[in-house]
Amino acid sequence: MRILFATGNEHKVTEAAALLQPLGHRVSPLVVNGTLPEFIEPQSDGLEAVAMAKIEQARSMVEGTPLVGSAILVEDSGLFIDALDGFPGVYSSYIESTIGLDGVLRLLEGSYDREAEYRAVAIIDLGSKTLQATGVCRGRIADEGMGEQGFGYDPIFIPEEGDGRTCGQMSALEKSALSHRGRALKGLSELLKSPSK
Ligand code: ITT
Repeated sequence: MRILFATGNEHKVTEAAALLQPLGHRVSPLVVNGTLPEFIEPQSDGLEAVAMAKIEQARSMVEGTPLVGSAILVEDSGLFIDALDGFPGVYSSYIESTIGLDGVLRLLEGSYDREAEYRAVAIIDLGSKTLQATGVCRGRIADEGMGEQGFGYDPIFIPEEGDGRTCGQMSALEKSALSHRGRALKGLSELLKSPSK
């Protein structure tokens, strides 16, 4: 299936394409009038509500264009740190661009509890219906940033199921094999296969 990923974050598209291509899907960014979407994210407690808002906005973006009727994917994700009661969570993007990774490391200075998780909610709009899947990746926050691959918090996030490297030290395919986004997208891919779709 050809899937248009509505996101302003090109790294998400790279990861989704690496994961979904071997499963038979072609993923490309949704580009309308030459630009990537910029979403207005509602102030919300939940990734799901934000992902729903993104799908609504993506639908209106393609209205009246030749892309109407295409399968459109959106995803909302974030980093939830146990010792900070789930912060930055839905504010991950904002916190990354304000206090940054160094600021997050400072918040955890002296804390033995460095456990955290990445969470993602992915929704695909098939026109006749929408399908939704979630993914979680448990891990911990490193003492310092390591690696230049991936994006966002990847240099300071060490997945539990990995080999001790941060996501920033992994290729897109290695990261997707155990990441929250990888899991959510695999879930969607299973739903796409099921006869009830
Ligand atoms: P779109 O909303 O346009 O899809 P975005 O980057 O703003 O792009 P989100 O609103 O879902 O995406 O915010 C997710 C933020 O959470 C992102 O900016 C990172 O700070 C963090 N994040 C989520 N997944 C991540 C990952 O796989 N690696 C590193 N950081 C991640």
